[in-house]
Amino acid sequence: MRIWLATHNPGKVKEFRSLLHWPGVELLPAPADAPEAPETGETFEANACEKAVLLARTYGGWAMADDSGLEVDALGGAPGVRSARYGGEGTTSLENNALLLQNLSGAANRRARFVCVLALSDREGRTTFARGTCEGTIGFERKGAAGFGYDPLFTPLGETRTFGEMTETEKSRYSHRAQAILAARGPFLERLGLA
Ligand code: ITT
Repeated sequence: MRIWLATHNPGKVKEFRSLLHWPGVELLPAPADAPEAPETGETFEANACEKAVLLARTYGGWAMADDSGLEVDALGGAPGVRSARYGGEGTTSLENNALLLQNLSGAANRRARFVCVLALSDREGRTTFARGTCEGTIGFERKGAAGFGYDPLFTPLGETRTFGEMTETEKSRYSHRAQAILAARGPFLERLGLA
């Protein structure tokens, strides 16, 4: 069964390729000229739904989307669903990391979590969801160059290194995306008629 992967983020595509190996499922990267959803929702579920439904309707068949982000307690859950564009439309990860450090300067409470919501949509726009989270803390400077986004700032609970200092396999022991894919396996395979 072929499923479109509704993301334009190469970091996510790389992780899906190594994490998602389900019997009978072949993930196809979204075409480069695939339309981009506006992501105007206030929840990860709403945005994941928007992305998956748009791709499933545009190309027909099944599509899966990932909407994810970082919730920082001292910032009331920001950047949250706005993680990719924290500093404004078109900002880079480096700029977003710098803004986060600036907004957290002086904050003793560094507690945060990564959240990942997966949505699977059929061509009629009927959607199924799965969610994964990863608790951790935000550092005081960037450490490591692996991964993408906020990885160099985030240390999962029980670890001393940031995601930016870990291999992909090490990150996947903790990551919100790995947890979401694990949670999705049963319900999504059932939905696809493969369970
Ligand atoms: P698509 O919408 O095309 O999938 P995107 O990067 O815009 O790509 P999101 O709207 O879901 O995706 O934003 C997620 C942002 O949250 C992402 O750009 C990172 O800044 C951050 N993020 C999510 N997962 C992450 C991870 O595993 N490591 C580091 N940062 C992550």
